[in-house]
This record gives sequence, structure tokens and C-alpha cells, in this order.
Amino acid sequence: MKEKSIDKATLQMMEKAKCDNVCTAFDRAAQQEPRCGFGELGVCCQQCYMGPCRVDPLGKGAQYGACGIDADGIVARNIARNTAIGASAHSDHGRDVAHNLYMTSQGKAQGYEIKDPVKLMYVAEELSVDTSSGDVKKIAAEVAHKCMAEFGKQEGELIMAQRAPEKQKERWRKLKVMPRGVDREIVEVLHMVHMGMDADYRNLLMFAIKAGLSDGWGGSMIATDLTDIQFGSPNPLRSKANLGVLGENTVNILVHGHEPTLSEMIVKVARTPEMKALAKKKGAEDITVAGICCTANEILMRQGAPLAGNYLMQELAIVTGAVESMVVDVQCIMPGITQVAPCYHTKIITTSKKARIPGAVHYQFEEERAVDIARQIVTESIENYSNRKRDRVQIPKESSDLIAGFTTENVFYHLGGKFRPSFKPLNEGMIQGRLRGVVGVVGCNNTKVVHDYNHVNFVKELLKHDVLVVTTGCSAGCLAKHGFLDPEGGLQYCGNGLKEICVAVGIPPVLHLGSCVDNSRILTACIEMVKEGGIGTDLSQLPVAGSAPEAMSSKATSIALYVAASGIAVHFYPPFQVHGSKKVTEYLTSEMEKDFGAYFIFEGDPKKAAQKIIAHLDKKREALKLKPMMYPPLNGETDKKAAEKQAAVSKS
Ligand code: MSK
Repeated sequence: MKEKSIDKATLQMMEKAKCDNVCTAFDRAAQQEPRCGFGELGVCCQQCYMGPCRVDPLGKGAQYGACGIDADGIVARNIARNTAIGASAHSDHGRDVAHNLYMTSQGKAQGYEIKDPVKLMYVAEELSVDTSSGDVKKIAAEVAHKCMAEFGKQEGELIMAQRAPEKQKERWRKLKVMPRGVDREIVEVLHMVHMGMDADYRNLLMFAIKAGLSDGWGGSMIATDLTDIQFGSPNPLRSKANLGVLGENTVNILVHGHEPTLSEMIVKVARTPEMKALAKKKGAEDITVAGICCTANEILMRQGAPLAGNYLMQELAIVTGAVESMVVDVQCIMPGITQVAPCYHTKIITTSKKARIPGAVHYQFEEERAVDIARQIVTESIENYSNRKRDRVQIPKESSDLIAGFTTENVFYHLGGKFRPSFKPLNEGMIQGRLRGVVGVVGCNNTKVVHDYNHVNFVKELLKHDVLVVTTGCSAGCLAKHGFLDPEGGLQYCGNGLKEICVAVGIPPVLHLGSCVDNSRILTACIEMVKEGGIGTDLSQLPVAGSAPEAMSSKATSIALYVAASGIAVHFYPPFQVHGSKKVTEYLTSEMEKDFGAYFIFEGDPKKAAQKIIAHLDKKREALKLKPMMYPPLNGETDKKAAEKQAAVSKS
């Protein structure tokens, strides 16, 4: 059997699941084969009850749906709807964070504080909130209000989109895709995909892009900034990743989903002497709170809590038999977890009114009772420890060291040294040819791709070619597990230019920037590169790119569209389901560059994809007339020789 993952812990748990007669996403995905080709190509339309209709892309069968829509219209409509769903998920997350900040400012959120008043003042000024009183709570209330108003704004331009370089904004205005309000753009595109509405593929794509931009430069950016204000801006810290972080003799609580509000509180409560004493009384040595997916990234970035696994490992974590409870909030939670849990003793606890799952216990999260709810969840998890079936426990040994906690603000210091807070060393590295460029590798896992394979091999190829990688989401989880976030371990993959920079600055070659919404940090870091100067006046001129090599969710579609529309070329795999329309595919992979300065690469082979991205970075370098790369790339069989040659060059 072809291996379905390259992660040893995952493979061990897949084997155990088989022995325990447990069905997981890997099995269910296999049962779905063969997939419907019309769906894969995006030419299946389900917008009305005359359908589903499908168009034959080979030109032999039907060429129009019952209403007369053609393949281009169907494909564009499907991708637009997908984008709206993704943008709404990120943005509703941002809105909930804003609400939490507001409740905290009113003293109505139990146990929360405002941990980064400096960032609060910075954002307040940007939003034209009067900061002269210095009253943190009053200012936080106004900031929260202004941010919430950004969702329902009907006209004008998003305030945070003003952070973009002038050229970028001009381009958006000219193309009429500058977002007004977050909800406004999402609702508009949903209206457009209704039956009997827009059938013009290009127009649909433009409105989908506008909704995507309202996510990246609106909902997600608000989520990142307000989370930093409320829970503290991250700083580099050490932790561990993979299923080996679960304790043999500790109460294990897994938090999973995306929102930091309750998970932060669970970590806080679990670390109190009261809860630790209770755990000891029940026979456990301690309490381990670890995370899955982006909730993991939130508590890792700020509290150093370990990361148990990425998206495709959520059920396999339960298969260890060592998880007392899995506490879920929103997004990327497989309903399958409540089918796996009864085979062990794990309690599945849902906490959001928007994401309930049959078979789970539900504790409704409310800011007013956050500490009480967290205490109740931790206590129940401790009580459940005695139900652990020891003969069904198998915890993989695998766990890797990592450094996480980088942000646009603190990376200044790490790249520039404590006394030179600027992006200068980064820009200089690119100008002088030590660093080829920067690539953001983000996104999910997908059962259509060998788990973790594309992330790892794509990144290896980039590092060899002196490309600095920044990462978020489940890609970060993957790269952490495979040792790329460890300053010592990660260096073995780097070309000499990148290695020199990482050693001099003391950073890993892959920088963890947080969760999915924190892709907004990639945008703000690019803005700083432009501001620093020397490598372009517009994001589309920078030697940078983005990639989601194992994309799965609608949020990935929205992210990909806003990144590309911001002038940053995007590699995306499995591809957007657009190949049933030549026109839509051509627009995204080529013509889009004329409009937005960036385009899509849909490539399944990670090495080939990396080479295409490297060629793209080189094209940008050439246009900017940057110096040639200082060192030849480390390359497969010739690695050893090249390394010797480069070592000699460095020495001389
Ligand atoms: S959790 S959107 S599987 S990255 Fe953000 Fe992971 Fe993708 Fe969900």
C-alpha cells in the first residue's frame, strides 16, 4: 500500500486505527473514489432546483445548464461562492475577537485583560481613535467598535486596506475591487451567484477577488491585530510538536479549531495550582494542554503550549487512547471525531453555537463565564483520566523542538538586531544576493495529497535555493513536526546564503507567523519590505511568493485570491476546481498578472512547483536589477561538492 503520510507518528496511529477497527478521514476519502469528474473540474452547477446541471468540457454532451449558463459562468460562480464562504469564516472569527475585546473593555469578560496596550495605541491611532486620555479600557472599547463597524460599512474603503502601498491601492481602485466593508463584499458576491444573476466569468472573478480582499485586508487583519492586543503580541519561544507531546501519565486536553478566546483560558486554568493538585489527586502527574490546527497555533504563539498535530491528525490524536478531552471551537473540525471518540474514553466538547456536532457534549462559550467554563472543562477532563483504557494507549515517541512566535513587529528586531529595528538586513540580504527571496508556505492538509509530503518537499527545495520561508496554519504544524522550525535542525536544508543570515540573526530558516488569519502578517511584512526600500515600490515587485501546497478549505481559496490580488504570485494545490473552463483557468494562471501583478501556479509536484516559484523570484530579481546570487544552490547529488565549494568561498 502506498503510504498516506510521511509523518511517522501519523503512520503509527493509522496502523493502530486499523487494529482498533477505527475509520478515519483517510479511509472515508478512499471510499469516495472515483470522484465525480464534473465536480473536480468545477462544471457542476447546483444553484437552483432545476439542477444539478453539468456541462461536458469535452464538448460532446450538454454545453449549457438548464437556464443557459455556460461552463465559464458555472466555474466562476462556484469559485466565487467558495471565496465568499472562506472570507466569511475568517471575518466572523475577526468579529468575535472584536466582540471579546469590547466585552473586556467593559469589564464583562471574565478573566480577560488587555495584554498589549502598546499595539492598542498604534491601532487606535490608525483608526483615528483619540488616545489622549491614555485610558486603555476606553480606547479598547472604541477600537473594538470601529473594527466591528468595518464589517457593516456600506461605502468608502476599508481602513486597514490603507496600509497597502499606494500603487497597490491605485490598482484596486482602477479595477473597482477596493473593498468597502467586509460583510458588504461577501453578501454582494453571494447575491451575484444566485440563479439568474451574473453569468460573466470575468465580472464574477473580480467580485470574488473583492470579497477575498475584504478578508485579507479586513476580517483577518482585524482578527490578528485585536488578538495581539487582547492576548499579547507573540514573541519567539521554544516548544515542541507532534503526538509525542501527549503525556503517558498526564491528563491530556486537546484544543482544536481556530479561536483563541476559550483555549487561552483553558491553558491558563490548567496551569493553576488548584487544577494541578486535582490532577495529582486523581493519579496523574500533571495536565498537558496541546493543540490541533490553528487553535494550536494561537496557544503555541503566545503561551508556548505544544502542538499535537495538524489537520489530518485530529482523529489520529484520539486514536492514541491518551486524550481525556478534545475541546473544539470553530472551523476545520471533522464531524468524524465523534465517531472515533467512543472507541476510546475521549470526550468531545463543542463550545460554539455555530459548530455543534452530534455525539459531542456542548458547553456554550460565553465571555461572561469564560473562567467558569474553562474550569468546568478542565475538571471534567481530569475526572475522565481514570477512564483511560491503559491497554488501548499508544503514544508515538515523535516530537520535534521548535521556535515559534514571529510577527511583523518583532521580526524587525530579529532581522535587524536589538539596536537596529528595521527590515534593512532582510532587504539587503536580497539586494546583495545572499537571499533569493521570501515565500509564505501556508494552508492545510488534504487526503488527495500524501500527508505533509508537499509541504516538506516544497520547502526543502526553496531552502536549498536560499529562500527564507514564513509559515502559518497547518503548514506550520507540518514544518514544525519535521524539524524546520528548529534553528539547529532547520539549517541542514539551507543554501549557504540563507544559512549565513539565519546563523547571524539566530533564527530558524522557517519562521512561524501564527494561524490562518495571521496570513495578514505576511501582507504587513511585505509592506515593511516595500517601506524599507530597494526592492520595489509595490508588493508585485518584491521577490516574494505564496503557496498552499496541500490546500483543503474554502478559506484557502479566499486567502489565495487576496494574496494574488495583492500582487504576490501563488502556488496552490490541489488546484482550484476551474479546469472545466479554459477562460477562467487562463485568467488565473496568466492574464491576472496584467491586472494585479501576480498569477496562480497549479502544480502537484512539489519540487517542480518550487522550481517555478524560484524562477518567478529570479524574474522579479532581474527586473529589480539585484545582484546575482552569491552562492550556487545546494542541489541533490551535488550537495556535498557544492557545500565544500561554498565553505571554501565563505572561509576565504
Ligand atoms: S486550520 S484552514 S486545515 S490551515 Fe487553520 Fe489548517 Fe487549513 Fe484549517
